[in-house]
Amino acid sequence: MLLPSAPDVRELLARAGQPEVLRFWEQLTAEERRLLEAAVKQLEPGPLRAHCQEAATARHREQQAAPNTHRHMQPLPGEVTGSSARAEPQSLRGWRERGFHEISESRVAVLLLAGGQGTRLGVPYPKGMYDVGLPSGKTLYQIQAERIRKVQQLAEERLGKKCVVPWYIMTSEFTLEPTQKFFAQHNYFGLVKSNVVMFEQQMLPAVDFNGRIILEQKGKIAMAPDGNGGLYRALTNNRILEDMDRRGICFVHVYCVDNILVKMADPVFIGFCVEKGADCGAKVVEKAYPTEPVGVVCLVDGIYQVVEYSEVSQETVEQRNPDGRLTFNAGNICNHFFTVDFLKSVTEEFEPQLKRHIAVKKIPYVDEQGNAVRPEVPNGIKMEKFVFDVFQFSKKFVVFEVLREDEFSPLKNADSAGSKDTPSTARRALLWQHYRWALQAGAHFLDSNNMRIPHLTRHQEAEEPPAVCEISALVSCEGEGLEEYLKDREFRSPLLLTEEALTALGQCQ
Ligand code: UD2
Repeated sequence: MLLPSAPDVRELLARAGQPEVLRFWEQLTAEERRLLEAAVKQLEPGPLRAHCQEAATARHREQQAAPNTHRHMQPLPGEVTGSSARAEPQSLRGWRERGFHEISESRVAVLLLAGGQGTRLGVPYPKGMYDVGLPSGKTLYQIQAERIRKVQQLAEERLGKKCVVPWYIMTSEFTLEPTQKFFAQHNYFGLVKSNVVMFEQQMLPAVDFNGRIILEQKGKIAMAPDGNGGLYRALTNNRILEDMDRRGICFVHVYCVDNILVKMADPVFIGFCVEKGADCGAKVVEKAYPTEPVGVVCLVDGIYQVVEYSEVSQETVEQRNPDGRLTFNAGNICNHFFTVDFLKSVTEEFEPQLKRHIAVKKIPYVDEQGNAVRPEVPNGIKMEKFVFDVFQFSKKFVVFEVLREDEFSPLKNADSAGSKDTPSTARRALLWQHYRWALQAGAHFLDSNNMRIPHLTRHQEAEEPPAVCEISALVSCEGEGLEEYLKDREFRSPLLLTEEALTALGQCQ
């Protein structure tokens, strides 16, 4: 068979200062050569050269610089913040109404950031396909899809107008194909296929500390997605804002895949941001403890930013106000509001200014002899942009604090890795929430001896709820509408409240 020659890629790599990527060329099979050529051809020599040089110099700079961000950090001013727990009931009602109004006019979209590799969880498929072990066996994708269907239905019922909340899903080379297949297999979880828009973010080569591209195999470059801030470039490359314009979308609720409690197109948050005239907003939770690994939303030198947990000194994270609350307590949960106009200004003007963050990682590679090596210490750099780095470009930025137990339980780590942010903590967070909703609606649970199980509302994170109750999002989004079916009734644990179960309950009243 005729092996392809590589003059084009050779020239491209020479111009990028990376000729060594082809050092095993002679040993590659025809198929390996074809794949390597295809991968290289996706890269442009100028930007590639800049990327590799920048990675190495950024690493050098970071090593030299003292971590001093904290010296300039200031907490958020009161006037930009709202809170679901501290707001007056009538304000909450007003924001909810405004949010539902925008949803009913089909002006709101949700956008899922799902291009991450989920390395910490350690599964070979996209995180959204993960089943945390709920009685229903639902995956994160299914839970989110059903919440979209429900919020559409609630908006329609309230305002008597048919509406659509389109779901944009940013994937990467790792996640696009399996996500597409999964959605097709599950018939888009009852959503209309044309309202689920998947698009792909860019991948960038990982480099060593000297700025040389790392080969993962003899014929394969180690590539990684360009961070969740790759969103803005991906919006342009895939003409997503044009699609939003065609649909009449004005507001976008952006969120990350792993929070099992995420509210989709949350009407209160949307309404709050719209009523405040914001072009950009962030939902936050109060930090649970000083060293919790979430970024904090704050001001740095007068500019709104998220400062990542790794960038803050111990002294700063522990700083407290006279009332005992942490001074920097606005924990970022990767849940953001943007107007489409703001996204246009970012993609058209500001995107090139976004900071490139360097992540120093252990990246498997082939050594000079072509042996595969799994390094035990970090050996390379991945460059990432962060979705929240656009806050600085906002003309009107707001922050909305919500209760963690209602809205935030991320799935980051495998159960084997410890007790934080695991499948077990995510499953328990959701089951506790649904148990609370059932109690609020007046339900009672019975044990195997038909004795009522005493109600329990406060608990430790590691504790299982006294009764297992899972409520389908198609039945209730936030605990609403349950009383009519559950009040003063007794249920055996586990209770799985599906639409069918609800109909049956309605009939035997
Ligand atoms: C994110 C936040 C952090 C905190 C935490 C809470 C960022 C940069 N950091 O940290 O401040 O709020 O979440 O849970 O937002 N993703 C992509 N493409 C990529 C990389 C990631 O789409 O190239 C997605 C990923 O699939 C996930 C989300 O971005 O849905 C967050 O990514 P992560 O889990 O790597 O972020 P983490 O936990 O370090």
